[in-house]
Amino acid sequence: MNFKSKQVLIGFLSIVIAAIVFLVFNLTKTSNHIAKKGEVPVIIGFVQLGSESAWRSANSASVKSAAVDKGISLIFKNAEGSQKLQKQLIRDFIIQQVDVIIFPPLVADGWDEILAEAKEAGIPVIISDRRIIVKNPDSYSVFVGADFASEGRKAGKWLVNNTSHSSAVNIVELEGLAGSSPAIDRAKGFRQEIVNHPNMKIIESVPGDFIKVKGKLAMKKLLKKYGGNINVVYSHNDDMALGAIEAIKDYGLRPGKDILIVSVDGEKAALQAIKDGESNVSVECTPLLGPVLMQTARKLLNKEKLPKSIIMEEKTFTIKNVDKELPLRTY
Ligand code: GYE
Repeated sequence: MNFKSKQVLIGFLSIVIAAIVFLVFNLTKTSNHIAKKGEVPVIIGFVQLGSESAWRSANSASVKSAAVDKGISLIFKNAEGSQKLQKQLIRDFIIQQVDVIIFPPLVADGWDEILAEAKEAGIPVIISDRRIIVKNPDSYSVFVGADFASEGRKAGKWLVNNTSHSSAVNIVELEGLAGSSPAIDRAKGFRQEIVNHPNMKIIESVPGDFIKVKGKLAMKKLLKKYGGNINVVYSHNDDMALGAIEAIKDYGLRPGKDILIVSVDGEKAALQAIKDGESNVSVECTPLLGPVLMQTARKLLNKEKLPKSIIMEEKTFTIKNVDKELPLRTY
């Protein structure tokens, strides 16, 4: 090989090597970029408030399965009905520096301090399911859940429309956990609807903490006190209503007929009770918040603009639509 052809070969090889280096560099750059965009390892710390109802179990299951579906690492803790423990578990997540904290607040008050700590640590917080009352609305990023006052109004409206012929409608109210936003707002919304109907009277409101056995016990006592003078049970959730139905049957009256049953959640068992003629109406409140929560967390981390509240759409179930809805219920 003469000197000239050697030079041509070296030149050619240099171009080939440069091209390979350029290609390899750019390919790895692109694949790094894709990996970053699609697979940023997101770690979410979720502090469930307890295990009080079928609604809650469905909510926990929804969060867990949505995290798997969306490829998010979820650390799931349960405060089992203690606000003190719920705050402690949130604090643990702040120390661990998770990417996003999500929690459904047990009660509405008392979160200012822990939220300020999360903010200072630069960890965004999504409030799920229940509302909070805070001094600084910027202390959390987004709320994802339902409009409980509207649920109460829907329950009240149904009752007004279905008892207009009665001269006296004596209502007993089974309240959810004191100080929790669904208990506060479902009570408020219901009253807004019945207030202008003098035939309707709440004769007593008793706490049942959203728990079935407590609803049953409370109803047993109410029946002992008022007997057949009770015309309606307004229950802040389905589980307590299902407990009340048992108590009414034990007492020898017919739930859904002698005593109307009005409740909130839209659980499968409540819809079955409507179908069986033992309950009258259940206003939906969906626990299936997992997919929206995971999507919202990703958007937050991508710095996308989000509304302050994301409110779920909800239906009302009565004998008119229960046949269609019952097979679709998953909780
Ligand atoms: O209605 C009840 C549950 O916070 C909306 O809590 C939720 C309520 C739900 O235990 O069944």
